[in-house]
Amino acid sequence: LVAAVLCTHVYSWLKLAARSIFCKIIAGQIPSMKLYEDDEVLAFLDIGPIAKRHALVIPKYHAAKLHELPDEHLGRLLPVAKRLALASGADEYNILQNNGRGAHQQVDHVHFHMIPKTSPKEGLIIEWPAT
Ligand code: D5M
Repeated sequence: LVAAVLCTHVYSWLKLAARSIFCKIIAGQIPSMKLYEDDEVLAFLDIGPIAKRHALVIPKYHAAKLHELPDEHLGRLLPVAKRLALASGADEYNILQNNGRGAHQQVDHVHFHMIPKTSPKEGLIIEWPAT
């Protein structure tokens, strides 16, 4: 029994190690500035923002590219991105999603960027959605 439990642990550790840096953020092994979390989705601030309040929305299910993500894990991503856009106060923003190195994807875990362009609330403290 001990050997079985050990094997299971080693196996899940190997599986996790083989997955993405975003899986480690989901698992709490790497810190992030969390903005929103539910059982399917996590949103956090981008570590290299190209605009103030640049955020990422990711599924907790690991898939490198969008076409590899089962439809049932796709449903919450855009509603959360929309909610973050609203919470940022931006009335102009981009929602971006890259697939493959040639398409500028650096992290092999599906993610939607929410990049504010203009923010009428610039300078004010924004209430992000509660976790
Ligand atoms: O975008 C990948 C994005 O992921 C890029 O804007 C940086 C961001 N990133 C990478 N590592 C982290 C961590 N640890 N926290 C927060 N943000 C991170 P892509 O579309 O793949 O080019």
